[in-house]
Amino acid sequence: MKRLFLAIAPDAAQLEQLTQLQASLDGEGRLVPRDNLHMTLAFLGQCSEAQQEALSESLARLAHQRRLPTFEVTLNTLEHWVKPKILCLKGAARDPGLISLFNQCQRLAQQLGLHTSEHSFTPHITLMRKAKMLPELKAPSLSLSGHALHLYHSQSSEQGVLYKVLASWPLTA
Ligand code: 3AM
Repeated sequence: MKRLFLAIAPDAAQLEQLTQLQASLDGEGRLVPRDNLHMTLAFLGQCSEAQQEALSESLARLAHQRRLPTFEVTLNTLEHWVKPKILCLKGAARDPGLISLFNQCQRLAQQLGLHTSEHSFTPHITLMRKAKMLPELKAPSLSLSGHALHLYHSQSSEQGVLYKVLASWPLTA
C-alpha cells in the first residue's frame, strides 16, 4: 500500500515566489521544503497496486480524450487553518477548468473506494505546518497555471516526509 495524492506542482518562478514568502514568515512552525510545495486536488490515502493502476489508467484515458483541462488560479490570501495547523496561501476555484479537474479527481477517488474530500474545494498551497498563528503580513498574489496533473507518493523518512512523483498527465487547453 502506498499513501498517494493528486496535485499540481508550481513552476520555478512560482517556487521562487513561494520560498520568498516563506522566508518572511516568522513564528513557530515547520516550513514545507521547497521540493514539497504543491497544490493538492485529491488526497487519496492508502492505495493498493490495483487501485493505483486503475487510477492511472483512468487518468491516462481522460488525458488522451483531452478531458483534463488546463486552468488558472490566483492564490492571494494568507490563512491559518486551526484544525490542520497549517499556514497556506489560498485562492478561490472560479476557473471552470479547475473545478472540473477537482471534480474528476474526486469522482475517480470515490469510484475506486479511496479517500475523498469532505470539504468544498479551496485551492491552496501549504507553506508551514504546525503553525500556531497568522503572521501580520501582506500576502503576495501568485498566479498559478496548471499544465500537468501529478500523482505523488508521500513517504515518511528520517529526513521528514518525501513526495515523489510517480506519474504525470498533461492538461489540455
Ligand atoms: O495540500 P495540503 O498540505 O493541504 O495535509 C495533506 C496535504 O494537504 C493532506 O494531503 C496533502 C498531501 O499530503 N492530507 C494528509 N493526510 C490527510 C488526511 N488524512 C490529508 N487530507 C485529508 N485527510
